[in-house]
Amino acid sequence: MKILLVSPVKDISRKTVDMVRFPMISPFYIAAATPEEHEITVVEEETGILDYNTDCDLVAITCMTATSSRAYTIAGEFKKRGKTVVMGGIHPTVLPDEAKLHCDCVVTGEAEPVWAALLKDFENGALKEFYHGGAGENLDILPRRDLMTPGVLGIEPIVTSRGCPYSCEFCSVWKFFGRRIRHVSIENVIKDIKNSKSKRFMFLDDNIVGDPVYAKALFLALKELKIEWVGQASISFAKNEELLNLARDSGCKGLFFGVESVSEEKIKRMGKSMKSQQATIDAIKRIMSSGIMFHASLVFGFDDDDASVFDETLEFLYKTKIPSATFNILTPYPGTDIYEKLKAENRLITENWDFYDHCTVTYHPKNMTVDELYRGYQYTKKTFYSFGRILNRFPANFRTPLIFAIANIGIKKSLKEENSFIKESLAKLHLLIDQQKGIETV
Ligand code: B12
Ligand code: SF4
Repeated sequence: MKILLVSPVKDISRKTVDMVRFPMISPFYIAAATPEEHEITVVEEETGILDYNTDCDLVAITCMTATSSRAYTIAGEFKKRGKTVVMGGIHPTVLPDEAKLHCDCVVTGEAEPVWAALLKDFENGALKEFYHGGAGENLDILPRRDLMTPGVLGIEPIVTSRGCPYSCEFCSVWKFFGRRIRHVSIENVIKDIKNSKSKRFMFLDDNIVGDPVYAKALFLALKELKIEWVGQASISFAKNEELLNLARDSGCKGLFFGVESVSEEKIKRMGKSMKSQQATIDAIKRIMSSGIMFHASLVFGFDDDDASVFDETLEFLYKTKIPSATFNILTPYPGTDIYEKLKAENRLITENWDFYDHCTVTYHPKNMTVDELYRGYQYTKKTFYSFGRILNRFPANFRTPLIFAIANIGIKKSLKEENSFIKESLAKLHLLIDQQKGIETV
């Protein structure tokens, strides 16, 4: 049987092959879970061209909320041509009935536990409408790297764990992958890296140091391979100096950290791992002085944010000399607690998922207007990524100039493009808000 695996882009008219692009990993896990007798083709829309007339028996599409519209369009085109379409990924898992409207079969949760059985059912003409993969126990199925086209700079994605013990209200990961961290054995991580023939990796784990015992063994094993890598970690990582140094020595060049809040008051109220602003600043300094580049991810629009949050954030970023940052508008993805809350409070402006992209306001903020949130977000991004500011924070530590340049130039470049479509989105949102209020629009 011929199987076509498709990874869609959010918007086909804006597909960009930028400096940091690298393959999505899920199609390669699905390929690995496919019995050998089947023939697999993977099309990543970001880099490849999807041909609706491809000779295949089954089309399988991966889907996040941001890519759901495009995924549904693709599914529709294949169905028009008489193909059987299966969908899976985080969005169909959260909204299986919605996804089912566009395809023949929906897989919720992970593919590996059900994929081979699904294919058998299909061959026997007994494909079910839904399969529930859940959170599988066996993580030792390695992705099919032979089918993967490495990203620019040869960066390949890699996963060592699934699941997250935290339960952030804006995140669906803990509901999707479960709250228990499950690991790929270190032996198989090494095998996976060797299979790739690459020397540059991005670890996709939500928190590469979530289990410090595993992380220590992993970093010791990675050191031998002389690779360079980036990943994501929680800021409390700074408390473990031994692990920090092991990460650096294993080739870690930069880490992406969620910085939940920069305000003293909010940090105290949230009572998370960092107990004060000073503790957060010290943690950031410790991470940066270890030689690992700190990339901060900040989210605007929580109920306790007002219009002062933008300048407060910029001040904090200048003070700490954080080399690069991603700014996001809070996005209430379906399946998260924040979505349920805003829906119950009747504060969602739209449930058109095209707007759920982290740079559009999709709900009524509590202490700001929609425009204040949107403009504040834009202002923070533009100010942080002005040339003067970029030069000002050029790292004194020259261990990471390449990622510094990639992050800063890459994000600055994306800002320009984003500007034009966000204005369009905002105009459309205002129409929706007016319609909600019953104001007639021409
Ligand atoms: C790495 C990552 C990225 C990378 C992706 C780069 C890359 N090339 O891989 C980057 C940084 C680019 C990225 C971007 C975004 N991301 Co992201 N990302 C992740 C992250 C951390 C890991 C994804 C991953 O590879 N997981 C490992 C694989 C194995 O899991 P998987 O993809 O879910 O696949 C399994 C199952 O879902 C299932 N499955 C998946 N597809 C299919 C298809 C079929 C047919 C079947 C049967 C099964 C199946 O089987 C797979 C194997 O078990 C996740 C969090 C997470 N832990 O998953 C967030 C996550 C997926 N991202 C998220 C978001 C919001 C985004 C952005 C919208 C953010 C933004 N600021 O714009 C963009 C959208 C990008 C786009 N495509 O347009 C959200 C999605 C929420 C949602 N409801 O959609 C997540 C869950 C994070 C979160 N905290 O909420 N992301
Ligand atoms: S945001 Fe990060 S820490 Fe919080 S639940 Fe999601 S994956 Fe876990």
